[in-house]
Amino acid sequence: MPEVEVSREGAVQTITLNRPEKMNALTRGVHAALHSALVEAADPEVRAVVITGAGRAFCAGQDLSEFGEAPDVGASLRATYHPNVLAIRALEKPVIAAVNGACAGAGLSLACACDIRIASDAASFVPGFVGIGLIPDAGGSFFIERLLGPSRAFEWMASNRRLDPVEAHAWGLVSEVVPADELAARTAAVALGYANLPPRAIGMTKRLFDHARTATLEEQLEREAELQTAAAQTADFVEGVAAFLERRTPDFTGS
Ligand code: LHQ
Repeated sequence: MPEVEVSREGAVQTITLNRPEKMNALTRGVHAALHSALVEAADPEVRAVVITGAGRAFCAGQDLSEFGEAPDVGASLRATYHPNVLAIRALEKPVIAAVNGACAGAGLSLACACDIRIASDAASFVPGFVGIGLIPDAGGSFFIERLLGPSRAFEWMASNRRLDPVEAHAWGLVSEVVPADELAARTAAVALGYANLPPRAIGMTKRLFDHARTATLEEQLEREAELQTAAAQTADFVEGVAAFLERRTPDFTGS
């Protein structure tokens, strides 16, 4: 059984962390396989990506049994975690975390690096880090602050409180909560919805929002103008306008 399973249905690629007996905890092997899956997801034929977990967890973060005494954690983060977080952000397409169960530590960071989170009603969100004397890593301090704001992010990360899906939804951490047995179907439907939209416009929208937080208004207006120039030169723009005027469903090809 591969530790990371990759499947493709039409234009949707699903990446499943597959160490259910270890709550899909992250090892060097999982990182490497996840990286290959994310490289594969850059294929233009893939228009939406789903990351989920096998069994009753999404991901319990770092496999704590893999670390001996006084490991060089910084080196490990740089070598294994950072490339995957950056690969998710570099994908010019939506990456959806289908949070099927426990989501802790760097597993929480992984989910928060994704563009969208859909939670099962069996999910739970656990900071984890401070519980073992660590700080949020793998982008956790970056993404969680953006999602929740600095005060709530600090309070949650520092208290190590387990969050249930209802509260996670109320906080805006997840976009929706669905019954556990409907998570896969609902996620597939959401992913298909994105896959049917114009890929270049979706990719550029992701880029724009990734840069908005640190840009000045002038810089962001300029970036919008540049990317809109590119968007307006796509065949999908021509198709979108034609379909609107002809009152039909557009067929976006990504060109
Ligand atoms: C695990 C793990 C796990 C191994 C459950 N490892 N076995 C850190 C260090 C270095 C480099 C880079 O980055 C990091 C970042 C991090 O990710 S630090 C944070 C690491 N993660 C945690 O501290 C979370 C630890 N796990 C938990 O808090 C709970 O297990 C959660 C909330 C995930 C699930 O709770 P329960 O549903 O109550 O399940 P459980 O605790 O009974 O766990 C089930 C099994 O999974 C159990 O094994 P066993 O053989 O007894 O059935 C756990 O030992 C194993 N497991 N997390 N991270």
